Amino acid sequence: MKKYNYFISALMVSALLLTSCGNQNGNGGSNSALASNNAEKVYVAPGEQDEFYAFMSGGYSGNITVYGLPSGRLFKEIPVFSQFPTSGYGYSEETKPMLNTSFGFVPWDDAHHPDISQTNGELDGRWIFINGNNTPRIARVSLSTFETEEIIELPNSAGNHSSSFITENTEYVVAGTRFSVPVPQRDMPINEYKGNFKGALSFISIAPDTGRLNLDFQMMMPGFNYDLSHPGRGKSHGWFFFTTYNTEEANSLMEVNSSQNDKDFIAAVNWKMIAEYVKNGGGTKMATEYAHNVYDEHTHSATSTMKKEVITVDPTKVPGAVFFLPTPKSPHGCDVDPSGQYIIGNGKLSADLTIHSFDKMIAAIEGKKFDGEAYGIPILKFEDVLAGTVKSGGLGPLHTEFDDKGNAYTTFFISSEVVKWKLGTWEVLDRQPTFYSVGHLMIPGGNSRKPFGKYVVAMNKITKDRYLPTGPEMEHSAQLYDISGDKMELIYDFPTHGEPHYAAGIPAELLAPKSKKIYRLDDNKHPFAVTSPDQAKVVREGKEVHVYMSTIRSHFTPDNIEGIKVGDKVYFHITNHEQDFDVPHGFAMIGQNTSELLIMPGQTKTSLWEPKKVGVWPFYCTDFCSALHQEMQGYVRVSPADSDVPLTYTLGE
Ligand code: RUQ
Ligand code: CUA
Repeated sequence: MKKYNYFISALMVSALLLTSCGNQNGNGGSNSALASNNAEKVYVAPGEQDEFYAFMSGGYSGNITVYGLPSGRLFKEIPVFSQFPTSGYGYSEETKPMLNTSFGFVPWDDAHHPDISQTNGELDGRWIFINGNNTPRIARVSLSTFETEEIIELPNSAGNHSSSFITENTEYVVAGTRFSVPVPQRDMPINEYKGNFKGALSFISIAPDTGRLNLDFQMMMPGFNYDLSHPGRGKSHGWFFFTTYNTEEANSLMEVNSSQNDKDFIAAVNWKMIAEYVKNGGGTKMATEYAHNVYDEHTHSATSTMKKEVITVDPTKVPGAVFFLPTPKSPHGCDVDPSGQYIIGNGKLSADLTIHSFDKMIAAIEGKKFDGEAYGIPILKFEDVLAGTVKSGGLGPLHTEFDDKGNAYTTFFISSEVVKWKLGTWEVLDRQPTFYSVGHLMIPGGNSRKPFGKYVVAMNKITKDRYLPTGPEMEHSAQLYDISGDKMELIYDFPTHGEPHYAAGIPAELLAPKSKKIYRLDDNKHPFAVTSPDQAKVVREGKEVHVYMSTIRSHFTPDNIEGIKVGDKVYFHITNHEQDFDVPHGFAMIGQNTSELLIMPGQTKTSLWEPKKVGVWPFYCTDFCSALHQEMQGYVRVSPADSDVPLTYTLGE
C-alpha cells in the first residue's frame, strides 16, 4: 500500500512539473495568419453586443461576474456572499441581513458553481443559483435585476461543494457537503470520525412562481466527502448523482489516507422517491439553526429569519432510493450528458474517464445485483453499470461538458488540456492545450438538455505569462475555444476576477429583453421612502436621527442639516427619484464607518453614520450623474452632545 502512495505522489509531482514548464512554449499561434481569422471571431465591434452571457463564479471573491461571449468583456460583478463597496451591498442597512447566518454576520464566502434555472431541462433564464462553500449557503440571484434575492444557510453541512445544481424543472436546488461532520455538531475526538460523522445532502425546494427557497429535507449519508453532483435529466430526471472521495473516512494526512481505495463511489439518489417519502410524513425532525434571508424588490429591503428545524432522512429507511456506483480513483467531476443516459465520473488520480449507464444502473437495481453494501446502502457492481471508458491519454481529469452534437469535452488539470470525445463510442476526437492547469469548463447550456455548442470556455487555475505581470498575483485566465467545427480552436484569452470555478452561459436573446431598466417609484414600498422631494424631512427619535432624503439630478433634498450631535446615530434613507435607465446616484459621508451607497432609479437605500467629531461635514454623490455632478453635495453641522442647536434642514427652492 505504501508503495502505491509513493507512486501516486511521484506521478502527481512529475506531472505538476510538466505543467509548469512543458507548456510554456505554446503560445496558441498568436502570430500566425490564423490570428486575424480568430480576431474576427471574437471581435464585437463598438456598439455591437455579445451573443452570450457568461456567469462566472468568483471563487474567493464570493461573487458572480458577468461576461460577454465571445468578446470576454466584463459587464458586471454581482455581489452575493461578500460585502461589495461598489454598490453598498452588505453595507447598507437594507442588505446587511442578506449576510446573516447562525454564526452571525458573515461578510464573505467562497462561491463555486452557478447554475441557471430550467424548464423541461432547458435554460429559462429566470434565476441563477450559486453556493457558498465555506459557511454553507445557497443563493438565488434574479436574472432580471441581476441582484441577489435570497440566501439560505445549510445546517449540518461543511464545505458546501457539491452544490448548487438544479433539477430540470427547477424543482430543487441541491447541495452536498464536502466535509462530513458530527451531526448534530458536538465536542468529540476527531479520530473517532469513522462511522460517526455524517455527510448531509440538502434538497432545497424552489417555489415555481416566486423562486422562494425552502430546505425540504437533508439526507444523512455516510461520512464520505461529497465532491460534486449533477442532476439526471430526460430519462434519469428524478435522480441526482454525487461523486464521493475519502470513502476511507480518513481524518488526517488526507492526501495519502483518502487515496487508499481503488474505487470510491458515485451516489445515485432517487430524490423523487425521497420527496414523496417526506411528503407522506417520513423523515425525522431535528432541532437546528440556520438563517433564511430574503430580499424584497418592492421594499428594497432584506429580512433574515432564523429557522429552527430541519427534516433529516436516513437513506436506509427508504429502500430503493440510494445506491452506490463504484467509480475509480477519487472521482471529482460528476456530469450527466444531455440525454440523461450517461453519468461521467472523472477519477482525478486517473487517466481514464468512467462512464456509467443509467439504463444499466436501473437494470442492475431491478435485478438486485449488489456487491455488498456500505452503511446499509447497496453497492452496485462496477461491471454491471459501466457504459464505457474513455482512454483519454490525459492526466487528472476534472470536469465534463457537452455540445449539441453528441460530443463531450473534459478538462485535465495535470496535463493542462481539453479533450473532446464522442459519447457512445468513447473515442477521443481532439485535444487542445490550455494555458495553464484548467479546472472547470463551460459550454452555454452545457448542463441542460439543450446545450449551445458554439464555444467552450476553459477556466484556468494558473496564468503565468499570459498577461502583463501584476506583481506576485495574477488574475486567473479564461480561454475561449471555437467548437463549431470538428477541431477545437483556441481563439481568445481573457482575465477573470477571483477564481472562477464553474460558470453558466446563456444566449443573450433569452435574457437581455427581460433585463430590468428601473424600479418604479410608485411601486416603492420602502418604509422610509420619500416619493416626492417635498416629503423630505429629518426626524429625531432620542439619539436616532432619520433623514428622509431624495435625490434627482443634481441635488440632495435636504442638502443642509443642523442640530445633529456627537453620539447620534444618523440614518440617511435615500430615495433616487430618477425614472431613467442607468442613472444611479451615490452617497458618501466623510468619516463614515461603512461604504458608499449606489441607489438605482426608484430605489431607497439607507446608510448609517455615527458622527464622532464636532464640525460641519460634507457628503456628496459618488456617481458621475450629470454635468452638475460635482455640485451634488451637502453639509451636516455636528454640535457637541449636550448642545441645544435645534434640528433644522433645508428643502431648497
Ligand atoms: S471544483 S475546488 Cu468545482 Cu473542480 Cu471546486
Ligand atoms: Cu448624482 Cu452624481
